[in-house]
This record gives sequence, C-alpha cells and structure tokens, in this order.
Amino acid sequence: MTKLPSLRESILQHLRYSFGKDPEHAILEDWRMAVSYAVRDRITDAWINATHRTYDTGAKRVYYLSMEFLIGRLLEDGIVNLELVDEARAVLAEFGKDYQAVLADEPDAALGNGGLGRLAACFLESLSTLGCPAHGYGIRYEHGLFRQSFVDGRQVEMPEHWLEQRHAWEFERPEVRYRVGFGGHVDTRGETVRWYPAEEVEAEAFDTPVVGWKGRWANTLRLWSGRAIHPFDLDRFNHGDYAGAAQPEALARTISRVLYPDDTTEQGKELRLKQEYFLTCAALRDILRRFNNQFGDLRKLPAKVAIQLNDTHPAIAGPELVRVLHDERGLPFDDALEIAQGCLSYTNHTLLPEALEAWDESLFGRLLPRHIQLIDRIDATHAARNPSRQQSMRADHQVKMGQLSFVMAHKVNGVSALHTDLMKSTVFSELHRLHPDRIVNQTNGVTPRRWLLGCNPRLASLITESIGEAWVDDLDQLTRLEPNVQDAAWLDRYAQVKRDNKVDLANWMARHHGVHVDPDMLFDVQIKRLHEYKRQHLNILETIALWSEIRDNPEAGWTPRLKLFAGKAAPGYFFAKDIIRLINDAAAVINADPVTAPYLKVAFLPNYNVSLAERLVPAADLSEQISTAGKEASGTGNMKFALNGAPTVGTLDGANVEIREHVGAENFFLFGMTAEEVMERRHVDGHAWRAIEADPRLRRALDLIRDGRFSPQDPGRYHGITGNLEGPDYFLVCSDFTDYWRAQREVDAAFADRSRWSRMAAWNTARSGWFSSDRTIRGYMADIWNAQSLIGA
Ligand code: Z16
Repeated sequence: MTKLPSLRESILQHLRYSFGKDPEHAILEDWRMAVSYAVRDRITDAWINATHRTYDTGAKRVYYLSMEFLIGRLLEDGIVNLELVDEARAVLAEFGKDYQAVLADEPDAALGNGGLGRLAACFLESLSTLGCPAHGYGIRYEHGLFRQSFVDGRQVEMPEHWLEQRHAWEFERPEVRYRVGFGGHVDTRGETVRWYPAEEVEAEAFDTPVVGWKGRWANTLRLWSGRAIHPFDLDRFNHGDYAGAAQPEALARTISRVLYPDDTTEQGKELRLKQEYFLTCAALRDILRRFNNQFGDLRKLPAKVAIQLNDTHPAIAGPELVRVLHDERGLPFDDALEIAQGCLSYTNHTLLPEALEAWDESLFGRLLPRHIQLIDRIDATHAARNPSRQQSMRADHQVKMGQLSFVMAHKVNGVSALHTDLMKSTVFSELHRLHPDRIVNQTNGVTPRRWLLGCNPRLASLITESIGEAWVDDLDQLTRLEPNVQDAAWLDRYAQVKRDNKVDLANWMARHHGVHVDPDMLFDVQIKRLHEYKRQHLNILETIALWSEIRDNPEAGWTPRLKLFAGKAAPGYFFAKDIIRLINDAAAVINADPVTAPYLKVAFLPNYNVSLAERLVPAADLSEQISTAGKEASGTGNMKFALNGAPTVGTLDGANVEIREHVGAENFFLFGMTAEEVMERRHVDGHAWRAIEADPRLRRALDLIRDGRFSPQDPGRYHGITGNLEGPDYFLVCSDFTDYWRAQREVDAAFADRSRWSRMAAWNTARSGWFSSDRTIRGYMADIWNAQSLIGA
C-alpha cells in the first residue's frame, strides 16, 4: 500500500492533475470532484486489501441482488466513515469554499423508489462496517427516479439525470462484460438442452467501493450497464441510413435506461422483465466466474456463495442458476436444484396483492423460453415431493414469482416481526406448512453512520460527549444515555440540539422554498412514497379538521404545529397524485388564514429524496407512521425518526410494533385498529359511513373537501377522494380517524410540557439502538447466509 499525502495535498493534487485547475480557477464542481477523489483514494486501499483478504481466507461471499440501490450522495458518507470531517472542512475553508456547498454539489443517486432501495444501501454500508465479504449487484440506470415539482399543486415529473454531472465514485470495468440473451428457441437432443437466444445485449460492469466505519473494510457495489455487442451498423451507414446505423446501440442501452418508478405496484411490462433478467444473468455469470477461479468444484457453491434476492425482482436467479448448472455445466437436474437452493434466499417486502409479481406466461415464455420449461420442472418436482401441495407457481396462465422464490430459497425472510407472522398466516400459509423452518424474521434497520452521525452532527456530538464514540458501530450502547435522560441539564442540551436543527431547517425552507416557519412550532413530519395504505389523506383530513376547530375556538390554547409532507407518487397512480394536490390546495387555504396562522401551517416540500430526508429527520418533533395495520411491511423511516428523537404517532404496523416495545408505550402515540381488527372491520357493512356519522369533525372535514372549499374554481376536484372515503374506504381512513384525532391531541398536550417532551424524545434516542442495520446484517449472516466477518480474522 502506498503512503498517501495529506488530505490537503491530495485534494490540491487532484485539482491540478486530475482536473487541470488551480485553486483560483476551480469551480465548485472541480472542488467537489477533487475532494471526492482524495477521499476515494483513501477508500481504495481498504477496498483492495479487503479483496485480498477475502481471496486469501477463502471466505464465503455474500451477493445482494437488487433492482434498486437508493444510495444518495456518497461524499459525506466517505468523509464521515473515514473521520475526515474536520480536516475536509478546514482545507475547503482555507480556500474560501463552503464544506456544505461542496457536499451539496453531488447529485443524489436515486437508483431506487423508496424503502426497499434505501434498505439495500444501508445493508451495503453495514456489510462493510462488519467486514463481511459482499457484493451488491444492481443496474446502472441512466435515469434514476424522476424529479418532482408542483405546478398549481399538481405533481409534475421530469427526467432525472444523475450521470450528467461528473460522477466521482465509479470505476468502469470494460474488461468485465457478459452477453445476456432474450427470446429465440430451445433445442432438445435427449438429455442435452440448449437455449439459442434471438437477441443479445452486453452487460458492462461499473464498480463503486462502499466503505465501512473507520475504513476498516470496503465492499463493492457492481452496477450493470447495457450496451450493444455491435454498437454501430456500418452497412446501414454506408447505405445512407444514419439513424438506423446507431439503432443497435440505442436499443441495447434502453435496457438500463430508466428505473421503473413504481413502489409496491408491478406493471407487468416486458422491458421490466428484461431488466430483471439482465441484472440476474450478468450477476450470476460474474459470481460463477469468481467462484470457478478460486474453487472450481460446483458442489461447494453453497459453502462459498450466498445470494440474497431483494424481493422477487431477481427471482429468475433460481431457474437461471439451475439452467447454467444443468444445461451448461452438465450437473443432473436434482443436483442443480439442490445447489441452487443452498445458495439462494429471498426477502419478501410486501403482502399487497398488487405488488406480488406474476408474469403472463406468453410474455415470459417468449422472452425466456428455456426458463419457463425449467420453472415447470421445478414446480412439478416440488409437487411430487409434497403430495399435499395445492398451489402451483404456474396457475392462471402466469408465473408466480413469490411462489418460485419461496421454493428456490433455503430461507425466506420477512422484514418485521408482524410482517413475518402475516407471511406465515396469509400469502405463504401453504408453503409455510410444507416448509415450516424456511420463513425467518430479520427486522429491518438503518445505518447509524448516515442516519445519525452524518445527518445529525449536533446530536452525535452530544452522545459522544456523554458516552464515548463506541455507539457508532455498537448502537446498543445508546442505552447508556438512560441516566442522562433523568438529568434536567442534559435534557436541556438535548432540546437545544433539536431546536438548532429546526432553525437550520426553517432557514433552508425560507431560502429554497420561500416557506417561512416558526421553529417553536411542533414539526410534525410525514415523508414517504404516496400510497393509499400509507394514508397521507388521513393526515390531511385531521389537519383540515384541526383547522376548522381552531377557527371555531382560536383562544383554546392550541399547540402550534407545522405539518410537513414530502414524497413522490408513481406517475400512473392518479389517486395518490390527487392526494398530493389536495394537500397543496389545503395548504394554500390554511396558510392564508390569519385566524389560524399562529397555530397551524402546512407545507409539502417537492422532490423528496435521500438528501432531503437527511435534512428533515434531525429536525422533526413528531414522526407520522399511520399506515393501515397489516399493510406496511416494516418501514425504515420510522426508525430514523425514533433514533433522532422524534416520537411516533402510529398504528401497530410493521416495525412500529417493535419500535414501541423498545422505546416504551409511554413514549409512543399509539392509535388505530390492529391488523386483526382491520381484517374484521372490512366485513362490516358501511364501516366508513358508521365512522363518519359517529364523528362530526370527520364529517365536517369531508364536507369541506367535497364542497370545494380548497378548490373553489373546481369544486368537484376531490370527489374521487371523498367518494372513495365515504364509500369503499378499503384502507379504513374513516374508521381510524377518531382515534387518530385523539392521539394527536395527546401529542399537543405532551408537547406543551416541554421538559416532558424532551424526555420522551431523548428516550426514543436512547432506546433505538436495536434498529441499527448492523444488527440486521448480523442476523442475516448468522441465520441465513452462514457468513463470517473478516475484520480481526
Ligand atoms: C418497497 O420500497 C417496499 C416494498 C416493496 O414490495 C417494494 C418496494 Cl419498492 C418497502 C416496504 O413498503 C416497506 O414497508 C419496507 O420497510 C421496505 O420495503 C424495506 O423492507
């Protein structure tokens, strides 16, 4: 390993020799790139060392296959994990550059929709912090999740183009390319079966190092980019067809062009299935090449390779691995099946029926003719070995990817305790009966480096000053704050941290969005994808009811509250887009009301992404986690808020259940029906009407919306929403409203007593250590992967 110059030297060298600038002429982007390269150099040593260590020890490797990695910005992550914050800030200050501005110049890599993609990013960081040899495999989308803006309150989508700015972190690997085939035909000669694809594209690797805490270890995020095998059609060019000559390249690149913008809804589009096979095929080739170089004997595969399927999106890995082992490498089918099962495991992230992937067999068979044959054989084998089996993975002229994933995996995990129980009792009940040891729980977690140390430096400093710095990679240590929580002077400091964070946010909102808020208000925050089950409309209904009530009685001693929203709706999800518009319309009316202005303000911040979350989470007083019980598989935002000292108002759903157990029922504002009660209530005739009739506040809020109080030029604008709520109300917004209102008034009372509130908030921080993704990854290593840490080994 070479001895690196000082960070200052390194930055100036890169400025000069990598970017051809001196400090006088460097623009912000040059500085950002130079700092990134200087930090990257320091990561690269750890990275190469980790690779050597993995080879030398012959350790088992973990492969995390995911269609989404919502990594956000990486520079601060690197600086924080290498403990270079003060040094980097000082060097930039010396040259008159603002550290925050340099960090903010980096594009926010949004290669994911929401929780699932962000979880994958937190997991990669924890895998590196723990020194577990691992690769993430994904797609290098040219366009990540769309950018969102509002025009007259409506969501407008614009293409995102993160690669337009220079990207500091990836290493192109032109030598790592694989062919991926589609379509064509299958040739069967006795036992020998060959697939001859009609179309082929090439997958090229781009590597990003992911460094763990203190730079002890670094793993690789390998993203595949689509390209043509013959990029340029000279023949067509020579015949004057200039556009046609470039067509093969354009077509091949389409495969990694754009991230599908749907969170928990599957569209069943052909290009999406192609993306899924593209990722999976390239990743498996790469995994087997690496295995062959080092070990060779394919029967050892499960001892050396663990492949985690992040949802069913890469589920084609099952049949693909069987195809390679059986068709190409000549292993008997049963052996190929057993080896594949030994390697594969599957994480389920939702029970929503619209999210469970099922492909039409005609589309599937046309694109992957050999795989559908193998799936039939896998299904038949499973049926033969389990005579009581009823449900086939090949029912209704479809391929059911959840069933396929379950059968091909040796472990299947849920992402919270409740979600895991519901998997056993609902969607996977038959498979659970047949394979009672297969389903396990690994409750999600979040990385404390990004979600506390990085995003909330004031709180991090207070914690370190109080209990030392060991909490950063041993988050359970936060319980050592418990004595401090009893100490009034310490609590004042804790409260001051929150207050300072709120002032920062207020200033930022004024500067960037022209929204002026009083930092003494209760900052009530709901940030997540827009979805009926997440019930942003329950929140805005309560907001409207509160507004009416304050107008009736302005002198009643209301707790001043800022209702903050952020989140994107899938472009085709019109109901969710209507909810956004309603919130914006209601905000305009409410914010213009001088009577209620001292007590209530509403803002919907556009273009929610990881970076915005990093701003909002440290400044929140209250965390809104109000999904219909049984619908949110886990949630991970809920953990970030609790860790940063925002108590939850929430239902008994997903990981909320476990958060409440850890922070204590007295520090959590619980409301609403349980998952069991939800299932029963759906069968009660006219449940919505009953709830509306029983609660005049709800009645009035619905009337205001329906009668056009927030859309006077277009009074019918929200009849879709009100009609749904007064009619089917599948997500039981009305049925939970009254109890939600009650819980919110308890919040008001608790917040009015500032020392009580600080104690609740600090208690949330002290008891959230269990929600570190380090704990989650240790669980996967022990219960699913049988993988070991190589730090200190
Ligand atoms: C997603 O973000 C999630 C589930 C899913 O099927 C697809 C996507 Cl893109 C989310 C869950 O909704 C959330 O509850 C969970 O915390 C997260 O995945 C990570 O497990």
